[in-house]
Amino acid sequence: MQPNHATRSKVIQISALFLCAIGAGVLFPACGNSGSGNTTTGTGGAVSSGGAVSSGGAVSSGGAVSSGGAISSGGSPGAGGATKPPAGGGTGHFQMENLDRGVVAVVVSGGVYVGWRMFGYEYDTTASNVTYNVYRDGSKVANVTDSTNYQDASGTASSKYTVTAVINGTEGAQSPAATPWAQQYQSIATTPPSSGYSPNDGAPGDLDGDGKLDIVLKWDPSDSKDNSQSGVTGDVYIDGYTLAGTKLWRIDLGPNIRAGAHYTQMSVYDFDGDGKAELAVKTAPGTKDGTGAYLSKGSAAGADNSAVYRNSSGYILTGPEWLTVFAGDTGKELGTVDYPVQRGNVGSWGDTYGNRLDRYNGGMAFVKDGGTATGLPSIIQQRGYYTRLTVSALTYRNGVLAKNWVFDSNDPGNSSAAGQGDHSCMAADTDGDLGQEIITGPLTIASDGKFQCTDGIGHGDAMHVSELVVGKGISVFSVHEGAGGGDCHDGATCKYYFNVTGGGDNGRGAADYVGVGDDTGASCSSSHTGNLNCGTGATVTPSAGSNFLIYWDADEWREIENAASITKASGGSLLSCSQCSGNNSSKNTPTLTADLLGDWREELVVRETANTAIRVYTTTDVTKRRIYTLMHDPTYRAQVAFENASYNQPPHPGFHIGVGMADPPKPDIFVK
Ligand SMILES: [Ca+2]
Ligand SMILES: [Ca+2]
Ligand SMILES: [Ca+2]
Ligand SMILES: [Ca+2]
Repeated sequence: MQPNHATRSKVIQISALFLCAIGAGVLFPACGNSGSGNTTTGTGGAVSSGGAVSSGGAVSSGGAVSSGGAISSGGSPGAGGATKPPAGGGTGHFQMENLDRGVVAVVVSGGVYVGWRMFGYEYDTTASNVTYNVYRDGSKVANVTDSTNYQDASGTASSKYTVTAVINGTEGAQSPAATPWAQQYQSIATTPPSSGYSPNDGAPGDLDGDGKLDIVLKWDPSDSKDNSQSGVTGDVYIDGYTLAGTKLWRIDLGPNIRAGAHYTQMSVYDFDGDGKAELAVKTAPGTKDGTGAYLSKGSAAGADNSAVYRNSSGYILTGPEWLTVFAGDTGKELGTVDYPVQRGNVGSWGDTYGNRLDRYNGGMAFVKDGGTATGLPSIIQQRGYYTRLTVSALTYRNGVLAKNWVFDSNDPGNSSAAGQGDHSCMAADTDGDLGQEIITGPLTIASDGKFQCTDGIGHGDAMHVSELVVGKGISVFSVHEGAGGGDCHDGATCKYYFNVTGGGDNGRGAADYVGVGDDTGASCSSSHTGNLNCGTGATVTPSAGSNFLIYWDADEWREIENAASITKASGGSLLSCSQCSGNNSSKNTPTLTADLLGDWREELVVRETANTAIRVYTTTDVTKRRIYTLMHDPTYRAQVAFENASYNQPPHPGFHIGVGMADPPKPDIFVK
């Protein structure tokens, strides 16, 4: 729809109200600059110090989980929770993944490019305290002091690379060895379940516990449907793959889960801290786990798996609704409970044919357990946002899948949250209390599942959550559907930095630091608003695009990603795969962008057009910028988990990355 300039009004409000003390430090540390990195968090936290959530004992009780409801298998979330790993794995707050060095090597013109991870817990703001030795075939070829990549002019396709960290002068263990890729990508062979299926969204996690990230891949049938469209769809299948190309399992969600962008939202993370990631997803009678067995645990016990509940229009408006946790290494069912918010009366969601009740988002977030910030991960599943809006947090710990909290706009005091959700959902600690808030676009739900704030502007199609205004903590860029235009607002208070309305349904938008004259804020870009400084609303160039973003080349500005191409915001192609295709029709999204390998810059996962492989691309541009793996930034890691939800959006770190950036905050993490 064309913007209607005559009806556009432009309101710029500079947010002056913060939940935290301004002036406490250059970057307002009490504002939760990243929420992730503050070892000095001093406000509002139930947890006294950034470091010392000592053990699962800190989680008060399962009794704090208030709304009992339909989930039968109780259990106390967090009971027996966090056990700290051996020294060297960090002693901070958030439970992150215990990844290996992630060494990647690629044959390039002039030798071999080698990249590797700095772990979040080994990062030291005194750069010289942490350096890396690079070994080729067992011989040291470099000590790298300023980055986590290196081009070895003497390397060949048959060289073997290992990397060690040298921390305060002491050299650590050799990493697993990497042999160079012959080209800039690695292929993972995929077998379509049947003709007409294409590899769709991906979600990473260390499924088998070897320290290497793997990929959970959703298959999309060609007859998949938007909720507004009638028609029977093929089954949704979900596979697990290692990046080395081993297929681990295939789950068939069966005939009672409809295929489409808004139905199946994959929550992938190591929820129980046993070193292996799990997959949590909505299931129903007829779902078969990765071993080929029908679900049988909890709510699924005794179900009639031959029943087909979908109606002649293809909608599924009756029958059991479940949430199942599957093992990452085998795809086996670990636990099944009733989906935390049941459909109830279909018409109560805004229509009677089944559109608005089946709008979901999902991912992982470090929300509070009851009222306590434990740093442990919860499964997040959202249902509804056009009218009734609900977000549920569940835990899977010690073999028990249980409800943590449920936010429901129908509950007393929450009515202003109704309708305040986008086709996406993200997490970030907006107020520095060591619990991540759930941001649905115009609405921030506090980490304990209580209402925090909303700007009330209503539903939009796209949103981005990061430090979009330098030094001001977490902010949110959201485009508007009914109101038109878009806004950037403070994630903690929902106060506008700018708000532009009018012009009708604004379907796309993106925000990041892509290289403009005024770097005090990211570029908030959309077709209806143009390109605005996220903090001031002033017009800037160039555009941050309207789709995906990726850290790719040597500078700290982010690049523009569409389908299987990467371009510089200021112009120029950096990567293009002619044998590859984007997903989700007009959205043209990649399968996944995330920091999966090598240094902090992001890998691109795209499908080959023939649908028989996905490719993992990595950068080979040597950078002098050193940042720990973004997967050890709790904000970025949670957003990667939400990336696959509905209208996929790229993940953002919780701190400013851009030319002229300050040193990243030290992440407040430990690894399991
Ligand atoms: Ca793995
Ligand atoms: Ca696990
Ligand atoms: Ca918080
Ligand atoms: Ca990377």
